[in-house]
Amino acid sequence: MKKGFIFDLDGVIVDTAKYHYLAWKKLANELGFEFTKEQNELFKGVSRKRCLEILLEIGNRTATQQEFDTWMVEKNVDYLKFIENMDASEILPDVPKILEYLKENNIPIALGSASKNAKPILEKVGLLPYFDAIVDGNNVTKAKPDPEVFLLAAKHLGVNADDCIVFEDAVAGVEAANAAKMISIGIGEKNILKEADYIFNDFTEISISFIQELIEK
Ligand code: B16
Ligand code: MG
Repeated sequence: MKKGFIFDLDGVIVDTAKYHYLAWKKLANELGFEFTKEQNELFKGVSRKRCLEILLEIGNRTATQQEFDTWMVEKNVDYLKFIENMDASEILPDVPKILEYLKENNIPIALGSASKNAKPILEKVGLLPYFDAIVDGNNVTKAKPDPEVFLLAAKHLGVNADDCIVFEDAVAGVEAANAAKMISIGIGEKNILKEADYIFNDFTEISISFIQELIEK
């Protein structure tokens, strides 16, 4: 059966979490409280709206609808400034090796990300041409762990959901891939991503022969 490969963005292709952190920290500080790197872990794979809700819980703050909307925009304006100069040097190690292999073998590739900034980031780092479909925060109504983002990606690729393989760094993303009945590959720590079918620290641990096995399965 034809296989499809779906990649999450932040934490899988590039480490944009550090820029999200700087933008959320700036907002928290302006609102008068601290936001730590450890707390930023809670934000991985989580939609912008949900991140702000969690941030306000951390700061024990409430917001009117107008304030909430203003802070969402403010955070994104700052985030866009932080990612403005991103380039190919920010692609995580060995990601191009896997994308290149899939492309050479005509295996369809999709992005499945919660970010509304996914496309410009792929453009900046020069990876956009590898992707046959992009499904991101602009196309879905339900956030991970709901499988919507990955199911839509499979649909765009014209591949059955259970013939798709998902690379994810977030617990919610692994849950979404599993709920979509896809093969989930966790990129990160074994004790955190324990629900994934396979777990690797990063792409340097993933061999081409392993990818071949997944394609032939
Ligand atoms: P934006 P992913 C996620 O990306 C990030 O991990 C998460 O921290 C962020 O809040 C979310 O995108 C939304 O991003 O504010 O750019 O729309 O891991 O799903 O690629
Ligand atoms: Mg991620």
